[in-house]
Amino acid sequence: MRNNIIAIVAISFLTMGALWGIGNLLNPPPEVELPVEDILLIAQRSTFNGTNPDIHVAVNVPTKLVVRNDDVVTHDLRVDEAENGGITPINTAPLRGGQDFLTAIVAAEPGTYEYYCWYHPEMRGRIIAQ
Ligand SMILES: [Cu+2]
Repeated sequence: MRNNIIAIVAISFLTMGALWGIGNLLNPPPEVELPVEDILLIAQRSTFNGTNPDIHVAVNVPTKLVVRNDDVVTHDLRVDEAENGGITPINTAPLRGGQDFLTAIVAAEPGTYEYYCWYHPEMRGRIIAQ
C-alpha cells in the first residue's frame, strides 16, 4: 500500500514535469529585441568617432547618447531646433578633455537632422530618424 502511494506520487511528479517541459517547447519565451543601440560619440582630433557618423534612430524611441571629449581642446555637441519641430534640441555645454555628458536623442518626426560642435563647424553629422 505504501509503495503504491509512493509510486503514484512519483508518477504525478514525472507527468507534471513532462507537461511543463512540453509547454516550454511549444511556447518559447519571446526574444526581446531593442530597436536601436545606445550611441557613444567621442570627440577626438576634431571629429566625432573619427568619421562624424550618421546616427540612425527610431521615431518616438528615445536613444541614449553619451558624448565624451577625449581631446585636448574643448568640444560640445548640439542639435538645434528643427523647422518641423521633429527633434528635441540638445546642447551638452562645453566639455573639456576627459569630460562626458549623458543625454538622449528624441525624434518625434521622421527626418534628417544635424548634430555639430559649436567650436568646430567641420565636426558635424546627421541624425536620421525613421
Ligand atoms: Cu569641437
